[in-house]
Amino acid sequence: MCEVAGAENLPPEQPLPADTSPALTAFNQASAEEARRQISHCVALSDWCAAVVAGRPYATPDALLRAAEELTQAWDGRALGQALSAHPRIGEKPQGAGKEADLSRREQGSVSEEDVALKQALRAGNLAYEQRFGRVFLIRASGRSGEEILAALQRRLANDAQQEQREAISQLREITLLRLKETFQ
Ligand code: 2AL
Repeated sequence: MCEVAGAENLPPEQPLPADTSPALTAFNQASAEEARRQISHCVALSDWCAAVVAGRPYATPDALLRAAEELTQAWDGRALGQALSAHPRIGEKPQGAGKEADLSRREQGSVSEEDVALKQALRAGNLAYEQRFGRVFLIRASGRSGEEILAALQRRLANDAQQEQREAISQLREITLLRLKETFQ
């Protein structure tokens, strides 16, 4: 006859780590190439993606985010220029398919297609910005209204080149880490 163990004899339940996600488990276990593919939509910087992948395994999404943020500290003007290739102008939502185009459309969702005055002001601001700084204006659009984006664009036009580069890199960092967080939450 089998003896049924009383509850007091059962091994203590192992609590699941509170912070793991199936996406993170898959990322930790994937080949390096596949893992790079899983985060390539976050930013068009293959060196950064490779460094994040090389830091695996990550115990929690927070640990991944902390390491990924640390690796953004090396970004400079060259990295910014390279990463901008994947970011459409504010107010020019990409038409194409694909994950990056989807993300940009969603991030820019608050810039209304119908608000003609806002669209015109953004177009003029983008042009002035490109003439002044020689690159596309970049801002973390997610969570900002169209008016807030326009106000930031007009404010940043008064930055000097160094201030503005720092600010643009900081926005690139925010966009990237937001995308990474959404991937692994
Ligand atoms: C974008 C974009 O596509 N998503 C976002 O947050 N910002 N583009 C831009 N030029 O700032």
